[in-house]
Amino acid sequence: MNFPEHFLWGTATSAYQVEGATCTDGRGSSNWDEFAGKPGTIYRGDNAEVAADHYHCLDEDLDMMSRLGVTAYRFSVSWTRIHPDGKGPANPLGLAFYDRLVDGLLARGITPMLTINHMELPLALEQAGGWLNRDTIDRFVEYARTLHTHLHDRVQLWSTMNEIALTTWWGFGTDLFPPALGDKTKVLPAIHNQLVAHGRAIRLMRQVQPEGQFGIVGSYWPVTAALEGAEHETAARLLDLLINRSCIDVLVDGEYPPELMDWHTSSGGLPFVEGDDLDDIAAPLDYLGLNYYGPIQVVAEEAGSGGSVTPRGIGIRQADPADRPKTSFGWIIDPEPLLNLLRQFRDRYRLPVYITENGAAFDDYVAPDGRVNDLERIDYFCGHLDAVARALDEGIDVRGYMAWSLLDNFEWAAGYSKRFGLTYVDYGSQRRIPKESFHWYRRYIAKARSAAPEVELLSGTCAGN
Ligand code: IFM
Repeated sequence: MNFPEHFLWGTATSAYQVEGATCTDGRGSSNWDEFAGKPGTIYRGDNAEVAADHYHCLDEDLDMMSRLGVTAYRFSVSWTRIHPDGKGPANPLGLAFYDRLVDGLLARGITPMLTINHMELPLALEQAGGWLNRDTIDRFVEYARTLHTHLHDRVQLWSTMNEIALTTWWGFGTDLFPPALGDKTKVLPAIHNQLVAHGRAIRLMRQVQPEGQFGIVGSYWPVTAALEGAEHETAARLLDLLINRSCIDVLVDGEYPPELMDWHTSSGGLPFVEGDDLDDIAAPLDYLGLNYYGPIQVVAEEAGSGGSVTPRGIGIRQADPADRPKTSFGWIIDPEPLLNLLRQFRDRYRLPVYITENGAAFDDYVAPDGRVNDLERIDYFCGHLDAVARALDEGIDVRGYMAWSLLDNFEWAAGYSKRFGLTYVDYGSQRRIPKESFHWYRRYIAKARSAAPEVELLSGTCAGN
């Protein structure tokens, strides 16, 4: 196992999930602010008004990253801090926060990896039709231009958006995310407009910064059938198409998979591609951001109850195999499919990859001795880093690994009930307590970077290190 010298060792967060300060320094309302304010949308009625208060704890959090020894930090920008109403002049106070963040990273020798939009939309744009209104494409490009103009002297690594496919499924195909449309015929049109916005933003940024690295982040859930039978195999292939391939194939090929368009039409969807859209979408990429959490197993089922990752209403139920280890989200823990995914990406998409998210939620608590003994998370990271190391050994071009997440945070519809952090956040006091996984990851990074031969660390004994 040899991690290349320039491999980026990082951790990741997103603006909405950690920043809090939703009414501070001129930030406008986002679709999530409104959604979370409606009864019954978020577990226990939680909201992100304070979250991990990263906005006010920025210096402490930057110092924590230094202690962790990361060489990269993947974060996102809050669109409504920059354009509070989704358009118009930029808010200088919003830009100033990201100046402090980026400058603070650079001062500590940490490479910023910036995501322009991580699953949010200014409320004003949502109310004007959101991602079903093509005007939102222009608004995104305008926002990307503002941000890029301001930060491209200091940021080289840009991602346009995070996990378009799954987010759009939850928001347009079901009611778990805003705008809670529950209309599967709107999913592809909404995905499409985001992809057009992505491609146009990339072209624009690349003209200004030819040396920049531009990509997009998706989450990938290898799907298999839980039962034997052609209908279950078909269900697995359909889910793979809808949640894994609906964005990446068109980004790379410049056309949607025909079976995806067939599904859209036979579901009652209307045509949505206009003019040069497909050329815009296929703007060349420098890398793909790959978020991996685990594989899923499915069965075909008429009523289609879905599951924790599988949208309901498409004739599929996510199986819950009793014999597999799982996280507190019920997600199967299995690093092996990550290696297969990386092989598939090499063969099919032929682009460098960053693991932009990988992590697990467990029911962490502070023990009487003040420690958070999250040994399951250490095992999780250990197994997945082992898969990455094996991919590198096979010559696969993986450029970095970002553990999700630096901090416990607001986990969307699950509120604060799921903890993914390397650092425990006591939400009452905003006290940060590095978990055992934090200390473990620090040692792991240090060993990997020193290129010492102490690689037995990867042989399955990590929890004791
Ligand atoms: O917290 C999310 C993140 O916002 C997007 N990727 C998956 C994570 C865990 O659910």
